[in-house]
Amino acid sequence: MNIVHATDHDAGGFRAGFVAILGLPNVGKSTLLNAFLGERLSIVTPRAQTTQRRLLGIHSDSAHQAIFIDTPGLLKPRYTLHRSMREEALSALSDADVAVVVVDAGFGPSVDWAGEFAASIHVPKLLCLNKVDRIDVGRLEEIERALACGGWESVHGTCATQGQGVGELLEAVLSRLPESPPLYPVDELSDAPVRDFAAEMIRETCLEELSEEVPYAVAIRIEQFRERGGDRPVYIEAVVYVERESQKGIVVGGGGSMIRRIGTRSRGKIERFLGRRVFLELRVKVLANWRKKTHHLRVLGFRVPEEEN
Ligand SMILES: Nc1nc2c(ncn2[C@@H]2O[C@H](COP(=O)(O)OP(=O)(O)OP(=O)(O)O)[C@@H](O)[C@H]2O)c(=O)[nH]1
Ligand SMILES: [Mg+2]
Repeated sequence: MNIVHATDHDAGGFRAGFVAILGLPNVGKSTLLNAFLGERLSIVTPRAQTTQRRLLGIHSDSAHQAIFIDTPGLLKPRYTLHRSMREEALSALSDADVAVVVVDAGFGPSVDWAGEFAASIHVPKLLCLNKVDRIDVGRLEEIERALACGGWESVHGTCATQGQGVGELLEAVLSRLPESPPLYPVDELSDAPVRDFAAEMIRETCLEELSEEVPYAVAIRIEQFRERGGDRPVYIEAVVYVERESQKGIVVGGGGSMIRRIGTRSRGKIERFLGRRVFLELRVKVLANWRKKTHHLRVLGFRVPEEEN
């Protein structure tokens, strides 16, 4: 691995820094992160509140390193997990050198929110009007006018699912980074361990397969992640936690049909990500009301909100 330490040389015109991607839930922040990197690093689903923690995605080229931070959508907290998610997002902003604020151009409240949120950002900020495929040009101009006084460095219309406008936005971000040597090894894509990605892919599958409130009651914990020699599959054992016995019944399904389906689809995703065969064992357990309990959140690896620490 080609590791470049920050202390090895001075910046010499190189630019590097942290870039927080912020916005309401479901506006396309994770899709945008993946489009910046050309890799499916962050999970994406049609459901709001898909992202629960910060995720670093690192773009390096010969002159820049942008360390993007995907964040949970900023929503009004209803329980402890929401407060944890909100703090994750706001702490990403306080660590950031540049902020990218994403709105869903077809969803008015996210546009209004961006106008209000702009005032709390004290680093260079760029506005991303995403999902432009859903609106006409007239509406885009109307939004641009409505947000004109936000102090934005630049405003970009994007369709993150198709990559439209993403290159221009990336260029704008890179040019706003401070002069600095690279902060991470230049061949690194993220700082998260591979097992975290495996857990997220299982959670993504749960969000896709389950309905109503059940997917939001799901948390994943990887109990074992063993890479074995030769061409033996990677062995992964994970627990799918839910909050109540009734939810456990739904996740297991009749004769174990649902958990088998979740297992098969998750295994396929993890195998594609790792480029290796995987043996995945899933168990379903109840952890009563884990979303409301700080000690459970801690055990599951979530950030514990300040006032409850
Ligand atoms: N039509 C359209 N859909 C998009 C676009 N970008 C993202 N989406 C879809 O919007 C939904 C939400 O995308 P995400 O990237 O998960 O949104 P997010 O802001 O990360 O959501 P949270 O993690 O819940 O805060 C998914 O179904 C995406 O496929 C876009 O440019 N156009
Ligand atoms: Mg997301």
